[in-house]
Amino acid sequence: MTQAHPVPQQIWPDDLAARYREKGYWRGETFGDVLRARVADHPDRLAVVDDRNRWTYADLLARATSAAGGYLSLGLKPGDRVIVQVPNIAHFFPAVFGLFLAGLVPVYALPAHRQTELIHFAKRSGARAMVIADRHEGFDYRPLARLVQAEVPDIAHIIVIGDAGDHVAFDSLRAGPALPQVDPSAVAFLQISGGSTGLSKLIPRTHDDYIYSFRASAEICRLTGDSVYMAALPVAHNFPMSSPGVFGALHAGARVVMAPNPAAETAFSLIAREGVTITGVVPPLALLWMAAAPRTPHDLSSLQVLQVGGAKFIPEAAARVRPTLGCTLQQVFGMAEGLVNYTRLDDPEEIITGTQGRPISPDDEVLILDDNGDPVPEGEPGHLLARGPYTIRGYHNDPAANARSFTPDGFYRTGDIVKRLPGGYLVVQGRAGDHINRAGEKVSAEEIEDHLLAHPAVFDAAVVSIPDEFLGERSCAFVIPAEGTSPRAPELKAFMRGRGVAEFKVPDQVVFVPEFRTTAVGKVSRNVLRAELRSRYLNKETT
Ligand code: OOB
Repeated sequence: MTQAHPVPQQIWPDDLAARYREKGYWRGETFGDVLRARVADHPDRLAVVDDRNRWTYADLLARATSAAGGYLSLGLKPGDRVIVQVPNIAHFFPAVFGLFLAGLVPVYALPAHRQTELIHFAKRSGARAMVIADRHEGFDYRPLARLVQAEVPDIAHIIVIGDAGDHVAFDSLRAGPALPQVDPSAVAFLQISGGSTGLSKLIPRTHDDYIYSFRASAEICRLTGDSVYMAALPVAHNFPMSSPGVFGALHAGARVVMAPNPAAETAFSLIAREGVTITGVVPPLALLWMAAAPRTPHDLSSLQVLQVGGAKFIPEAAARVRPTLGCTLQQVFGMAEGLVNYTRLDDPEEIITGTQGRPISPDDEVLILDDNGDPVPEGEPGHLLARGPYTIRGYHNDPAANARSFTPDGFYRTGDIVKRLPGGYLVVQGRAGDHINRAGEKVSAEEIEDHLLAHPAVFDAAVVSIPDEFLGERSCAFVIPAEGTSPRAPELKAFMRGRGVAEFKVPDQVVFVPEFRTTAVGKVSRNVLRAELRSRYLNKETT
């Protein structure tokens, strides 16, 4: 049997860890403790609802306990990593709380991820099992999981919610061995980074730090036992997961409604049916919802707060939220690595529409630095760095990324350019790095380029972000064809899909060019090249 390889502890220096405990941020609670406490408070209150299920807090704990025992009976050991690729269905919760109760470590994949990404996560995390749904929104996840297992034989079990075929049925998992004591300072799960350079990195979050982030978020968002939170975005994202997200809602004893997709019709009918009070979306969805609201037959009057985050929401659109949807806008600027900023519900209108909020914690340390690493004057744009009680100190198993992304004193370099207004409110100005923020999904230019370069008709490729009225940004691949070839855009897009990548990574646009002028001058960095191509494109020089 394979030995458990515990995930290394996250190292906060002793003085900071002591401070975070003293101030009551870290309370020595685990995810399992949170669920047990809510069951003790109100076992019969509804916790989770989807199209097929309505489970109370007690139901949820019972199902999670069965799952935990079942996982361990399969031979999984506390500390083992388990890839979770589960869409927005009620079963997400017994699946992951079961892992937490068993001391197993979920690795959250998005439903959009395909074999290339999943194989990378499996190898990087040393995963030993996968939990998946059979199918969702017309896609069958079982053959995908099998492909991953064929490449990563350490994956000993595929556990399927729904029709399991010859895999392990989630519903067959039964309480078995005694559940272990779980250390609240241990890594609870691995989240996937948006990926600014190359492949996605794995983000280790502890019980202590993550529970603090969603408990404090729930307070900021004024969640109570009467709140109804709808997960419209895929729940594996940090935003719907914890800002305050589904976990913040469960912590507050509220009800969680799982929307199978974020289309206005689906979301609006659920808002009306369940009396949803708060939900979160990315800016393009906010635009779609605002366009659909005037004609909807559904009653949206229960909705009190619409959170918008993941990408910049322009002030003109922000100003339309209250008049069209009749609720308060809350801007959310966060990152899976930690730091999350919110506009507060009672902030003046110009703060709500014109800023991306201020940090959760008085102990979030925010630096805004110029290119030389010196602080900029208040109100001037600079590089945002962050450190604090729920911001990671390093990626999992990735020394090269850690050397780039963290300062020696433990600040995370977010890659964002922001300015700070009085009161600590941040306004996002842009990105220093090379990724495309496509409707909130972060896509690394380098990762797309590497896929394109694998095509025999591609001599060179450079991928840049282009402003897009709807998506915020879209991806554009500049391609120099290999000598004697004349590839076409659909062929390259189909090639990328064939390599098994998430659909949002397939370039939106491909522009063929005979050369990259800058490369003739000598060796230039990819960043300079991408910047030059982007400005040529925007000045319409390439067409
Ligand atoms: C959220 O998390 P990630 O990890 O997918 O992406 C983080 C990056 C930030 O560094 C920033 O570049 C961008 O997404 N971003 C925003 C933004 N919110 C995130 N840029 C402008 N305005 C905003 N409001 O996207 C995330 C995590 C937790 C809560 C909310 C979003």
